[in-house]
Amino acid sequence: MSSPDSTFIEYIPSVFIDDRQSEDVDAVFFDADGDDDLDLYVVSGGSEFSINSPALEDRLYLNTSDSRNVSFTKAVGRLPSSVRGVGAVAKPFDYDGDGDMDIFLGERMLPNAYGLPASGRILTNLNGKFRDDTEDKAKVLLELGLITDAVCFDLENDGDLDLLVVGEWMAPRIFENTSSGFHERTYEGLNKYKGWYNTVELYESEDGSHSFLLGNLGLNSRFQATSENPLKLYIKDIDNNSTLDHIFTYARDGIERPMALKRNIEKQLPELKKKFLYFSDYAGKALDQVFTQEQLRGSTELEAFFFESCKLELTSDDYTISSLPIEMQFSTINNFSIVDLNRDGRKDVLAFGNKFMNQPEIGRYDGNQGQLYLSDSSGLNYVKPARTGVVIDGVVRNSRLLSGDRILLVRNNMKPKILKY
Ligand SMILES: [Ca+2]
Ligand SMILES: [Ca+2]
Ligand SMILES: [Ca+2]
Ligand SMILES: [Ca+2]
Repeated sequence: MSSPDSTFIEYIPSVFIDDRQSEDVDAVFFDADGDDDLDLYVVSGGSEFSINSPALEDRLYLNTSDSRNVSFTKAVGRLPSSVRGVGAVAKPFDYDGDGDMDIFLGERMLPNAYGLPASGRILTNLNGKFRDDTEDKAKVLLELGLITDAVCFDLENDGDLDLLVVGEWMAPRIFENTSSGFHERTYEGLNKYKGWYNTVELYESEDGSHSFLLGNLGLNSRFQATSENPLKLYIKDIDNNSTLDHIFTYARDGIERPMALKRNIEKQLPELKKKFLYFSDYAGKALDQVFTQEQLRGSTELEAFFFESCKLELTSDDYTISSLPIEMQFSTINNFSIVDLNRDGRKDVLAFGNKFMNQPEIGRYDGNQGQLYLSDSSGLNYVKPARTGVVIDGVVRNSRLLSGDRILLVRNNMKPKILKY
C-alpha cells in the first residue's frame, strides 16, 4: 500500500491469506462496484491444478476501507462460473460504454491440457455483478488460443474500446467492438507473425494510428524457424492412456524432427522404447519415422516461427511490424514499463524478462537483467547497466508504474523490487 507520504507499508488482508492456495498470475485495481473506490481483481492460473479445483477460481475483493483502515472483503456471487479457467490476464474496460467497468479475461490454457485452445471472455458489469457475455457478444474469442496478454484501445477512434490479444503459438489478433459485438479485424499477412508472445503494451496513439510493443521469445534461443520451417506442437493422446501427449518438432529443409530427447519422449510414450532401442536409433529421426500418419491423425497442431520482440503499428486498415533493438532480443521479454524516464517528453521503455524452463530442450533464458531504452527521434536506444544502475536477477513476471516515480517488479520465487527514477 502507498501511504500519503509515499512510503510503503506492508498490508496483507486476511482474506488474501485465505486464498493462498491459488497461483496469482495477474491482479488489477479498478472500481468494480461503482462506489468510487478501487477494488481488486485477481486472476488465478497455474498449470498444476485440475479442472474443478477451487484454486483456479478468479477472485474479486471489494474495497471496504474507511478513512482510518484499509480493508478488503472477498465478493461472493459476483463472478460467473466461467472464471475457473487457467487465467492469464484481466483487463478492465467499459466496452459497452455505460459508465461501469467490464472485464476482458484471457485464459492461458485449459486445465491439464496445454496446447488446446483456451478462450478470451467478456464479463459485463451489471451493478457490480459480472455476467459472462462471451457467447452473445464475442463468440470469436472462444477457443482463441494460449492467451498471455491483451490491450484495450480505440482502433478507429469511434469512441468504443477494441482489443488486441497476444499469446503463445499465436499471431497478434485484433477484435473490433461493434454494435453487434466483437468481430475480428483481419490484416493481410499478419498471420505470418506467429510467435511466443508474452506481453503487449500500447506505446503511442495518435491520429488513428497506434503503436504497440510486443514481448516475444527473442532471438537468442536455439529455435531458428521460418514460416516454411516452423516449430510445431502436436497434441493428442497418441497411446490412448487418457493423458495428452505433446510432440514438439522443429524443421530443416521441410523435414520435421521431434525436439525431445529420447528419454523425455519415452516418459510420455513408453512404447517408443521398443521402437528405438538405442539413442542412436532415435537421434535425428524425422517425425514420420517416429510416428505413423495414423498416430498423429486428429492432433491439434500449433506452429510458431517469428520470435523477435517487435513493434506493431496499427491503423484500422493497415499495419507494419518493425524490429526492436538487438539487446531486446537477448532473452524472452515478459513485461514492458513505458514511461518518460528522463522527462524530455518522449516515452522511454524498460524491458524485463527471462524464463527458466524445466525441459532441457527448451533451455534457460537469462539474458535480461532489466533493460532501459531511451527514446529519441531515431527510436529506442539501449542504455548500458553501468549507466542505469539497473541489474535485476531472476525472472520478472510483471511490472507496474507506481506513484512517486517508482516501478514495482514482481519476480518468480524472489522478493519484489522497486525501482525509482
Ligand atoms: Ca469499489
Ligand atoms: Ca460497462
Ligand atoms: Ca473503437
Ligand atoms: Ca524520455
